[in-house]
Amino acid sequence: MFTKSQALFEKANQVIPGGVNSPVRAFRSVGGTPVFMQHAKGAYMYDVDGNRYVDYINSWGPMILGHAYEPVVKAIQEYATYSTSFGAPTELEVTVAELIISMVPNIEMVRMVNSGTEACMSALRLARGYTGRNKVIKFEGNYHGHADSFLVSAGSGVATLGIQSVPGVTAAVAEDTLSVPYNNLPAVEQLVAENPDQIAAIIVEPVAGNMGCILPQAGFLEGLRDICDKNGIVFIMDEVMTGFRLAKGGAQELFNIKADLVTFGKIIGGGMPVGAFAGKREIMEHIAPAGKVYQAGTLSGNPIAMIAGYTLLKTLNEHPNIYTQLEEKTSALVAGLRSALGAAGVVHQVNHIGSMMSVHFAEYPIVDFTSASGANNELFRRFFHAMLEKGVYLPPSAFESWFISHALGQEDIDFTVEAAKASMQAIKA
Ligand code: KE4
Repeated sequence: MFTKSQALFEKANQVIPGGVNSPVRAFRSVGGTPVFMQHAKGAYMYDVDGNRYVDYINSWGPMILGHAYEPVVKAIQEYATYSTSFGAPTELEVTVAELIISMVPNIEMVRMVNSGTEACMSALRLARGYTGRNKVIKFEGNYHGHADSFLVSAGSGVATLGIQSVPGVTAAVAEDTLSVPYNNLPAVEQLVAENPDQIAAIIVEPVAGNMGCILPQAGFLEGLRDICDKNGIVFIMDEVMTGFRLAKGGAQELFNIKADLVTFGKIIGGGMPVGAFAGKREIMEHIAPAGKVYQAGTLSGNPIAMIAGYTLLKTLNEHPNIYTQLEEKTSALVAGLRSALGAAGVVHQVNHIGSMMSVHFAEYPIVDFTSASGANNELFRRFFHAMLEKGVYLPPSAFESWFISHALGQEDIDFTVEAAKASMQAIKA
């Protein structure tokens, strides 16, 4: 079933660290050989051995309208003929910035970068330059990319690999990063009190997607906003995952909470390497060359990436009912999975919001990194492989969110639920 993937993985391990260009792809926490994909269309991916999968990773978020979405493909094909990069300003970058500002609340300016990591790294530097302060508060299990400051108590691949402190991140950098449990406002208030006038920013995933999908408890985000207002702290919402996914205006729109800076990635590039950070003019104008907080990138605003992202965002902006339909598809899948797992007598939690969800095998609510870590992740490992063999491609880690695409049909949901039933029967046999 995976013959070619196994052969390719052996070759890959000779020339690429761990055989992959990003750790989460390596199946390290679930074991086995990562599946090498050959092509994808709509809700399906096809591996090099010709196996078809209903895809619930969707490139870790970008493929919200499904793989190889025709308008995006055609736009890339056309724009590639105009040159793949200029290294000079283009009208398209202005058009993209104007569209993003029209879609997202509370932002007046946006700077394009090439990844979510760059977006979060740059937003933190801006917050530090704007406030003149050094420290940042983040949350255990939140992942903001691999910039040094964020590799403290991080989620996603860092949690998956169980790396407590990342070699190469100096103590000097780590000491400016303070981390507390997600959904724990008192812990944030205590840190702020212990570090008066020293905290530049609080950065949060408004819905956590890097320790499974974990929702903010009532009052959590509002409490962070209030703490930032009272202490002159920049409130950074990391919407790399939630941006343009939970609503066209992202989590700020969904929860009606104002961030001072917002970071984006994934969907904003339509599958091409794009990130961005955005906020009020008063803060953003500290970014070079308008201000002195330096940030740059050879391929930032790249025309191919811009037209891919613009085409996807324009579709989402013009058809907001897509979000209602995504919610309905996700709710149907959640109901089916709860029924299948319940019928198998398996204790489980299914967290979901919008078109993000995750399954945890625990009898208690999954509300932070500790509770996510304490779930039966060995059973998750077995569930993952059983589903993979039945043609359902889940995130290869319990510390990840599932992403539902608009290309998913009822027949795919039914197929997934049946696969879950059969998987649990096989596991319990
Ligand atoms: P990138 O640098 O990977 O584009 O974005 C970093 C990032 C920042 N903020 C949030 C909330 C994120 O989820 C991410 C990246 N997400 C992971 C998936 N959990 C990317 C997958 C990977 O690392 O390969």
